[in-house]
Order: sequence, then structure tokens, then C-alpha cells
Amino acid sequence: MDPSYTRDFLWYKDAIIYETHVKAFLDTSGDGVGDFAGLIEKLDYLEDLGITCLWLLPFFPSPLRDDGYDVVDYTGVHPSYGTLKDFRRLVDEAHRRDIAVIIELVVNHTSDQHPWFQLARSAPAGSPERDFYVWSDSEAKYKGVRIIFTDTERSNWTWDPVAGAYYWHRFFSHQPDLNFDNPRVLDAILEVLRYWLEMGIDGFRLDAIPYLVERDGTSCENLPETHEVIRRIRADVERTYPGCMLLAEANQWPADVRPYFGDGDECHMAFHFPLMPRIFMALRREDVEPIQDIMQRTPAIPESCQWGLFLRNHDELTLEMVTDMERDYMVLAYAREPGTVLNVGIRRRLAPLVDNGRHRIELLNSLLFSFPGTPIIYYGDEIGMGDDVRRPDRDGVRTPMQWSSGVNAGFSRADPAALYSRPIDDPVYGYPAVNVQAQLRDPSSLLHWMRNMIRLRKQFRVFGRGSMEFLSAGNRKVLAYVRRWEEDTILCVANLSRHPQPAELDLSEFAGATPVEMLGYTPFRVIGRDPYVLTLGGYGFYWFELRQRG
Ligand code: TEU
Repeated sequence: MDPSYTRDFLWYKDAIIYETHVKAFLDTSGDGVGDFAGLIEKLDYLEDLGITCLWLLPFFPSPLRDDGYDVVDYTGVHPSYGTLKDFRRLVDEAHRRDIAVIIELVVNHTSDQHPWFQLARSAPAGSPERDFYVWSDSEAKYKGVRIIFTDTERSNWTWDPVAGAYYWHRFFSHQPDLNFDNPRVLDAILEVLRYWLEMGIDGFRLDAIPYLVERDGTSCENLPETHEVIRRIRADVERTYPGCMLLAEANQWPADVRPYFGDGDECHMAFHFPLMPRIFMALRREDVEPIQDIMQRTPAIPESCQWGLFLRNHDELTLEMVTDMERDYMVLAYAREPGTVLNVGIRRRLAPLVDNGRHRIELLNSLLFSFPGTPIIYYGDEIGMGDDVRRPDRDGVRTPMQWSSGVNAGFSRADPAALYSRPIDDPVYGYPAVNVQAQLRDPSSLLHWMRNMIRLRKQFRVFGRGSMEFLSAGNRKVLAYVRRWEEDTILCVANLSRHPQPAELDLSEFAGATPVEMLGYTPFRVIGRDPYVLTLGGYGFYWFELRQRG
């Protein structure tokens, strides 16, 4: 770990996070699978994009039946990606570029191939080894708990012939849930945390933490005992690594996500799962209501905490936390093509979700970069990569990064048949048309636009730290909101409609100030007491810095 590398403890509030899987980024060994050396080679690309934090999806030894979320060794690295030495070099090279590194803590479950499970299933019933997992003699326990992977699982229990008992799993049946009622489990997990923190990493995404503890007669989600486990983890980390950031993956309703921040003594960050689908809903309905409603239902969070904002990620666009009617609407609006729905979600990347509409992609990213929280970019979305819904599970949104129009999209020199996944090669999103090399050369490319927006965002800490208040635009199709922090006041206006729209804003509170449009630094008319009238093009947006005279 590079001792000269330091961060202020609230670094994650000003971060721009980039999510990728090692396997998908760049293959330097020629085996068809991305590796740590490839990531190191592309750190300059990420630094130039303006990324300040790299979130690595699971890279631990695994049978890869859930893309690495089925862990068999929490303190190793899958040999396909390189060695622990390579990982350390990646962390040091990232830190040299002032890029933090956060990794996964798949804390809810292991692979059924993990030595802990192999020991548990043959250990005597009731022994501490057996009780590393959750067992029952029947499937009657925890009746009625919802199944998450509805496409593949019919029960949260699976019979194990070796143990002669059922084991509990909230995800795939090959992912037995750990038993956090057994104190040895948390002790083992804390060892894992310390191991990686010693390696110099800057934080963890705590995978699937609403499901840690089970109690009869409950939903087995968000239980008080689960929050006690998280407080223990935070306290342990805080003692020795105070700069470490914990990011909660709690795919829950706002009121149920809020407790994962605790009183500033649980997680530092949490994904804003409820907001994400409502952004897409508002766009299709051309109505601000879904966004304003969920934001008004979003409780305040402790000063030291932060929302993680995202448009898409490595999973399906989850519709678990929307109403049945909202879900039906989203499927109708965004998942017409057969094979697009997976479990309770939509397995599409960002660009295909909005028919590759450049204005819509920019509009959605303008919200991602200006809403209260830290933006998280899914790899490839910065160049408008596509997907392939015909592939199994979520593989269609996890294809190789498209670096060039060359062989294997410049991702690997391996035989194309050896690649972990075939690059997208359709006429619209295929790597001959959509790739980093071409977009770096094209000043009008999405990549350059993303890079410029990230730079602009990073100049104003108000975006990551400021307050948020909505204004009425006198038009349901136009979203208007003000961000304030210290001496900065930013007015954002976004047209959710495909057609030009007028907006009339009551800005009398800012009378005398000059709105300066932030992309072109163009001063607009000075604000008076009268309604401030604006016209926005289809899917157009403005960010204004409100500058007082003097
Ligand atoms: O997903 C856990 C989770 O909470 C799911 O409900 C997830 O939100 C849903 O599938 C749609 O996003 C995590 C990982 O993100 C996922 O890739 C893993 O398959 C899962 O855990 C099991 O490890």
C-alpha cells in the first residue's frame, strides 16, 4: 500500500465512480478474459474520463455461476484475472492517479463450493461449523419470504443430501446464505475486510445486505439484527481504517434504505434504487411526477452519508421496488422485445433502453451528474455500448469493453472463440461503430460529452454536497431544481419531453442574480421579480450558476 496516498474522510461525496468487471475491461494475457494488468493499462483512460473511484465487481476465486458473486475464497483472486501481486499493483497505480478502489464484499452468501459450506454440510447438526449456514428440516420456516431470482428459483430452501437438511438461499440455490446468528461468521467476515483493507483498498460494496438475518414471521429483510451486524462491521472498520467507505446494496423502498445509513454509524453510502426506475418512467411519461414523488419520499440522511446514483449497472434494471402498475408500465415502455425481462427487471443497457437517442442519453446523464449524490457510471455506457438480450441471465449487459473497430473490439488478441463473451457486433451498437478509439477522435462523440460533463461537475462541489429543492416550472414536462452549498447556487432545468417546452420559474428569491449557463458560460437575462421564462429544446437541459452581482 502506498503510504503517501491519503484521502479526506468524505472523499466519496466528491467522487465519480466507475463500475466494471475485471474480465470485461481489457485482456493482456491473451486468454480471452480481462485481467488486472489490462485494467492498469487503461487507468489513464479512466483518469482522462475524470473517474475518481473504480468499483470492481467480484474477482475472487469462484465457479462463476453468478459471475463471481458465488465466492469460494474471500481472500484470493481468480487466476483468470491475475495474481494478488497484480491486484496490489492495480491499487497502487490507481492511487497514483488519485483513483480510489472499492471492491465487493459478498457478505450475504457464499458459493456452495466454498470450503465453509463443504465443511458445514458434513459437520454434526448444531455444531458451529454446520451453523455457518442456515438449515432446516423442512421448507416451512420463513414461509412467504419473497423469491428474488424468480426466473430460476421456486423456493428459498434447497435440500442438501449430505447434510440431510434444507439450506436457506435468497439467490441462486448454489449460493447458501451465511448464518449471522453464529458469531463466528461475522468474525470471519471481519477478517476478510481487514485483509483487503491491508491491501490498500478504499471501500466495499456490501452486496445484498438486507438479507443477512432471518426471523420467522418476518420478510427476513431489513431486520434490526441485520443493522446490528452492519454497525459491528462499521465499528470494526472505523477503528483501523477510518477513510474506508461502505456502500450498501439495499434494493429496497426509500424508508427501508434509510436505516442502512444508521445515525452515520452504518454505511457511508447506499444506492438510490428507488430513484433509478422512476427516472426512466418520468422520461417515457414525459412527466416530472415519478422523480419528484420519489425524491420527496426520500428521507434525509446523516451529513456524513451519501446516495449512490446510477442509471444502469451489471444487473437487470430492477423493478422490485415499484408498484405492480408501475412495473407493468415500465415493461410495456421499455421491454417490448422478447427476452428483455429477467426476474423482476429489464436486462438492457442504457443506450438501447432509450433507442440510442443521444439527446435522451445526455438528458439522463445530466440528471445523474446533477442530482444529490455520487454518480456511478457502468462501464461502456460512456460510449453508448449496446447489449444482447438473447444471451443467458445478465450476460448481454456484461460484454467486452469496445476499445476499437479491430479484432475482438481491441479487447483481446485471443482467438475470438476463446473470449469469455462475444463483443457486441450488431450494425448499430457493434464495436465497428461504437468504440473508444473512434470516439476519442470525434470531438462530438458521447465520450467527449461525458468527459466534459464530468469535468464540469467536478468543478462544483455543490453537486456532491449541496441541498436539493424542486421548483415549479409551470409545465409538468419540465423538471426544475436548485442545488445549494456554501456560496454556490445552481439552477437545473430539464425537459423530459421530446418536443420543445416552455418553463416559467418563480426565481424572485434570486432577484438581481445572473443565471450563467454552465456549459457555455453564457449569461442569461438578470433575474427579476417577474416569472423567469425559459424555452427548452426536446430533451434539452440547462445548468445555471446563479451569480449575484458584485
Ligand atoms: O444483487 C442483489 C440484489 O439485491 C438483487 O435484488 C438485485 O438488486 C437484483 O438482481 C436487480 O438488480 C446482488 C448482485 O448485484 C447480483 O449481481 C447478484 O446476482 C446477487 O447480489 C446475488 O449475489
